[in-house]
Order: sequence, then structure tokens, then C-alpha cells
Amino acid sequence: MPELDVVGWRSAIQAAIDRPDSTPILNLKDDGGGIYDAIFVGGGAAGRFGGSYLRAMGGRALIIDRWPFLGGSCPHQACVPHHLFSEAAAELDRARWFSDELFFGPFDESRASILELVGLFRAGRASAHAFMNWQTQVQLDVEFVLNAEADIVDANTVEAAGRTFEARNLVVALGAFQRPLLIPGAGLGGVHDWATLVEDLDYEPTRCVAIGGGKTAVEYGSFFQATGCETTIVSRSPVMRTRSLHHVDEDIRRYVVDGMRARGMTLLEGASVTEIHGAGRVEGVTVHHADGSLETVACDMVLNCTGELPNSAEAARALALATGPDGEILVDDRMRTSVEGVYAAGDVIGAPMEMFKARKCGMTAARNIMGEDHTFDFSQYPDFLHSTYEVTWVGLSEEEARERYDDIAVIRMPPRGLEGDIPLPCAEGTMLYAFAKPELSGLQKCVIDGATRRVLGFHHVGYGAKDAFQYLDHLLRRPDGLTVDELGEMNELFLNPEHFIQLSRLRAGRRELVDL
Ligand code: FAD
Ligand code: COM
Repeated sequence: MPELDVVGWRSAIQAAIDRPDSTPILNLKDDGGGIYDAIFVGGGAAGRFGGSYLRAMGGRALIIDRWPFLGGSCPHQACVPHHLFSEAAAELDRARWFSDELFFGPFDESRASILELVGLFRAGRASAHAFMNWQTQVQLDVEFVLNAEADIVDANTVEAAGRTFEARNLVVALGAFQRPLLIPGAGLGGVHDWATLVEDLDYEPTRCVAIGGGKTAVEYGSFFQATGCETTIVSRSPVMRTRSLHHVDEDIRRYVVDGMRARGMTLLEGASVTEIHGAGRVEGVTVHHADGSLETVACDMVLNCTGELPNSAEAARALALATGPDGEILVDDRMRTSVEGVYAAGDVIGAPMEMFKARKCGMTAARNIMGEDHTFDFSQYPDFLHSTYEVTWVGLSEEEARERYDDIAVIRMPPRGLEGDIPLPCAEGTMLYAFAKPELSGLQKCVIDGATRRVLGFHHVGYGAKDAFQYLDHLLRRPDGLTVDELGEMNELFLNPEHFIQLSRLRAGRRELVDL
């Protein structure tokens, strides 16, 4: 395959997406002959970063993917549309709260369309795909076979595009798929998940039931509601208290969940959907409440947000890999599976299903394959979700900290007891809310161990703090951690989205820390 520019790649990818019988895309040296250091089976975040890192270390990597582009589910169906929709939701929400106030026009709900935003995404996504292919081919010099199913023959051999490729190592990076709904009516039209939503939506939903209480339910449910599609979330556990989310502070959770209700969403917690009704397309669901009562909720869309399952079955069968209860491929902290020379990376090894983990798993496999002894522990990490706020956290929640430590001090904005009385936090990203609708200005919290003066956790509801949390995570996890004194010594760029630096400084002079 000759080198293409991004425009060339965009046309090639779009043509391949539009024509199911299109031919494989081969970007090979020596026609794919010889022995690769590793074949990455799956070219999503895990495979692309793994393959690129291995190549950067001087190795020979081949990435194989069934889609005509690299980057996997993130740019095609998952993170990228999620961010487009969540950003639209935040804008819509602001326009609703300020309808016909200040410089805002009257909010016109008829112009807020899920279908239009899905269409906008579908029409634009090939640009990101084109960039991934161009970068991987031209800048990163990695070989790949795209638009071709990979067939794993054994631990050293993969067939794809009618050819056989040989490698010293395999890295299985096949991602995950939506856990299916196993209830009557699940096959009806209008029952969607995050992937089918962007692929197949062809009508404007007006009432949605989202099943699940984790990120996808909160994010997509909030987006739908913001467009005017009345949304009910049905969740067995309290919303944001699912197994997939750790270290969620209860204060923060309440603020977010109360905000969702204030925006008109219905949250049915301790409840499950037992049946979906409709003739052709969904017309309603039966909700089974915790007290045993049944309720019918009318809707024209159901969104399955019950989590993903690792896409491991074929690889596990072909290679006799050890797997866990959800089919996740079992690996050690070097991403080695139970079979010599076979590694696994990303969503296919189970939770947490997050980009940082997928990419760093790929990198970890690459480093070990290239002879480094490198481990990756992803048990602790910063996290976020979008309600129509950006909700970000790292480290321990206040409750977790109080369980583990005797002397906890909390810096909170607004201070406990002042909620609603005063426009705080007065922070970048929520200034209009602070001045016009103070109760919408967000919530910030920093949890400190008084004995060591180390910060144990940061929690934030607002806009614009997510970047800082990437670096705060690093600082917290250093062997010596981050003390309130060090935080108070940092240079803030006032007025900032999170006020942790200046607030710490107000307390750092005290020998014995107390709440602020
Ligand atoms: P994938 O990217 O899924 O890659 C697997 C690849 O394997 C695919 O390209 C697929 O085509 C290929 N493949 C599968 N079978 C075959 C086969 N037989 N032959 C050849 N190729 C095959 N994470 C974040 O960090 N931030 C977010 O904001 C975020 N938002 C998300 C929103 C949603 C709705 C969802 C569902 C997930 C989100 N995630 C987010 C998680 C993130 O998308 C995943 O963790 C990440 O994409 C996993 O990368 P991966 O490489 O493991 O899998
Ligand atoms: C990002 C995809 S959307 S990848 O992780 O850069 O491959």
C-alpha cells in the first residue's frame, strides 16, 4: 500500500465502510514475510499503542483489525461520540437554564435532536480514523492489515486477508462488546446500546429508558434528557454506585444525582427491567421495583447500559487461554496470559475498561516482548463521567478515608452548611451559574489525612478540571504522596476550575488540620 495522506485515507476508509465486500487494506514490508516480534490481534487503543511502542523500541510489529481503520471502538462508537454527546448536553443544559435570560435566546427544544447529533458524528468520524491510519503508517512506521478478520491459528500464527503471518509473540487486543439484555422483547426495534445507537438510529426518540446505573446510563441518559427526550434510568444499584465505579464520594454522588432529577430525569433505583413491550418497535418496559411492585413505563427507546463483556471467546478457544467468570483473559502484571508467548491487553482482559488501561496494557506487553521487565498496576486510577457536568475524582472518597484513618480533614467548596446560600464554588467553567443560579455552581472536595498531612482524595463537579486530575493522580501516587503543604506551595492560575491550591494554602499554616 502506498503512503496516503489523510484525505486519501478518509476516502479509502469511507469506501470500505460503505462497501461490505471491500478488499483488505495491506500496509506491509517484505510483503508480510518473515517473523514479526509480535502480532497485535485487534487495532484499538491497546493494539495500536502496543504495536507503535514495540516498533518505537526497534521491533517489528503487525496489527490486524477487521475494521478499515486503526483506533478501534473509541473513535468509532465509544469515547469520541460520548464526548460529542456530553458536550452537546452541557451546552443544551446551559441554554435551557438560561432560556431567554441574559444574552440567551428562548430555548427551542425542536432544534435539539439526538438523531441530528448522531448523524453529525457518523458523518465526521472517518476524519479521526483517517488520522489514526496516517499517523500509524507514516509517522509510526507500523505494518498493518485492516478490513480483515484475524483468525488465530496458534501462538505464533495468524491468518488474515487470505495470508498467513508468523510472529514470536501474539498480543490479543480484541476489545469488548455490550453485554446482551436477556429479557423478553430485547430484540425489538428501538432497543439500542452505545454501538447500535451510532450505527443504526433512524428516528427521533422522545422517551427513553436507560437500563444500568454506571457511566453509560448517566452520560447517555443525561444527553437524551438535555435534548428533550424524557429519560428514565432503571438501575439495580443506586446510580453511580455500580461495581464498575470505585471511590465515588457520596456527597458528590448526591449532588450529581439530585441535579439529574432537577433536570427532569426519573431515576428508579433498586429496580430492574423485566420485559420490553412493543410491536416491531419498543413501546414500553415493565419495571420490577425493590418492593416487588411492577410498573409499566412507556418509551420509544431502550438503551442497554449494563456494561461490556470481553471479546475473548475465539482467541481463548484457539489458544486454550485461561479466562475469568466474565470471559476476561487472565493476565499477570506483565500482560502475559496462561500461554507462553501470548499476551493480552485492553478491554479483553476485563475491568476497568478505560483508555489509559488499554493503551498502557499494550505498551506493557510491547516492553516485555522487547526484553524489558515492566509491570503495570491499574488497580488505582483517576476517573470521570459526564452528567451534564464533568465529574472527576481520584483517590479515596471521604467515607473511605474516614474508615481507614482517624484524623481526616476535608476542604470543601461550598463549605458544609453553606450549600445553596452563597454562589460557591465561584470557579472557572461555572461562573455564569455562580452568579445567576448559585445552586448549579458545582462541588469540590479535597480529603486529607491530618496525621501525615497527605491528600487522600480529590473530587470535583464542574467543568475543566479533568486535565488537572491526570497530574493530581500522579502526584498522589508518588511514594511520598502529596501533602497539603506542597499543594499550598504550588502556583495557581487564578481563577481556576478547581480551588484546591489556594484553599490548601489557607489551612497549611495550621499544625493541626481542621475542615475548611
Ligand atoms: P477496542 O478499541 O474495542 O479494539 C478492539 C479491536 O479488535 C477493534 O478495533 C475490533 O475491530 C478488533 N477486532 C475484534 N474482533 C476482531 C477479529 N476477529 N479480527 C480482527 N479484528 C478484530 N474510556 C475512556 O478512557 N474514556 C472515555 O470517555 C470512554 N468512553 C466510553 C464510552 C462508551 C460508550 C464505551 C462503551 C466505552 C468508553 N470508554 C472510555 C472505554 C474505551 O472505549 C475502551 O476501554 C477502549 O476503547 C478499549 O480499547 P481496546 O483496544 O481494548 O478495544
Ligand atoms: C483514540 C484511539 S480515539 S487510539 O487510542 O489513539 O488508538
